Amino acid sequence: MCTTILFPFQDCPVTVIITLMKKALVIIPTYNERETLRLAIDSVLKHDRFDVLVVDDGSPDGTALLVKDLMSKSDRIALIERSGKLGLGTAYVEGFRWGLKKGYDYLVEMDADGSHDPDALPSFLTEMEQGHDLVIGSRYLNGAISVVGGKSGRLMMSKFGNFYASRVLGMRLTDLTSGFRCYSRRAVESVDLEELHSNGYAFQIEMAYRVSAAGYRIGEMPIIFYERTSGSSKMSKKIVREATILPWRLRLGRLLEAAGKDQGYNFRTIIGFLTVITGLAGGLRFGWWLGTEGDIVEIIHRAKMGLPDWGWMALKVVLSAFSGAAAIVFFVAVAIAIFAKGRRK
Ligand SMILES: Nc1nc2c(ncn2[C@@H]2O[C@H](COP(=O)(O)OP(=O)(O)O)[C@@H](O)[C@H]2O)c(=O)[nH]1
Ligand SMILES: [Mg+2]
Repeated sequence: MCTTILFPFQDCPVTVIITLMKKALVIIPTYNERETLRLAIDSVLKHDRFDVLVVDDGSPDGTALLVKDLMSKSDRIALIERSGKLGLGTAYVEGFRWGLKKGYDYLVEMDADGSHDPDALPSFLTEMEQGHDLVIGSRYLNGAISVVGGKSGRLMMSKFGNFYASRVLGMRLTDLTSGFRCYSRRAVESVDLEELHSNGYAFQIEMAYRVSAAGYRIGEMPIIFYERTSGSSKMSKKIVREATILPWRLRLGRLLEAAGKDQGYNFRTIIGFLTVITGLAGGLRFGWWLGTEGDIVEIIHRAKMGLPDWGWMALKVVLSAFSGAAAIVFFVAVAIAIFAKGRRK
């Protein structure tokens, strides 16, 4: 929980005890979050070991002005102002750099929109102090779905996105995209922040992946996620697209990086990759076949003309459709199973 330093003085019977509590910085990226930010900051500051850094991207609603007002009343709040909406990932990177420079031991990510309950913050430190270098607040631990409010479509996308990313990366975590999490200083230092590829949800996936790849322990703890009730989400198609591609990019990057180092792992990844390619090639070939030999129009024409082989041709099309679809499902299932057995942390 804290570091205690003892200074016994030779000529003096008194022992001076200095207790150094490890300090945490809660980084809150904001874009138009004026309505909910005050409550979020006040609720963080109720917890002694936590300071706040807001990284605002020139919010037109004056979020930064509110922060400046709060800063005049507390020296535990800081603000980085950026000129325009530059994305969540780069906002966190700036926040991490600032926090490292100021000497914080823990760097916490938290949203400004009321989705994350600051009263969970002390539990993050308890988990960290049990030997983790990243603790993720998970909405989906132990098969539960701890999400209050929001649309079912968004929830399904989040659940599926997490399943997809964790399988492709072979990481046994339930909520890779969660933005309520705590890193140790050394975990953030282990990541080359210049080299990060992503900026939206994918940023959360990539950070977890890189911390894991650096050999640090990642844990999850349950949180309740409250869907925002004011302001608007900054999720976009671009952010979803980025999160779809990134896990493959990381996985294949790891394959290249690991070449020659870890044969067992490489073998599985190569087989998984070949399986995906084979499945896709099989699907494409089947599509081509349907478009040529299995031409539906041709079958209808032959049936109308009363040519005897139309029934046989139709049966062939139906059977191929089923076997083609089954082959694709099989290939994808095998690929997922193989990937899921990849190196996990
Ligand atoms: N500085 C900054 N913050 C952002 C940006 N995009 C999103 N945020 C903040 O990141 C947090 C999560 O974004 P949000 O829109 O709630 O994402 P959602 O919960 O997935 O819909 C909120 O505090 C946003 O204000 C951005 O481009 N720059
Ligand atoms: Mg939100």
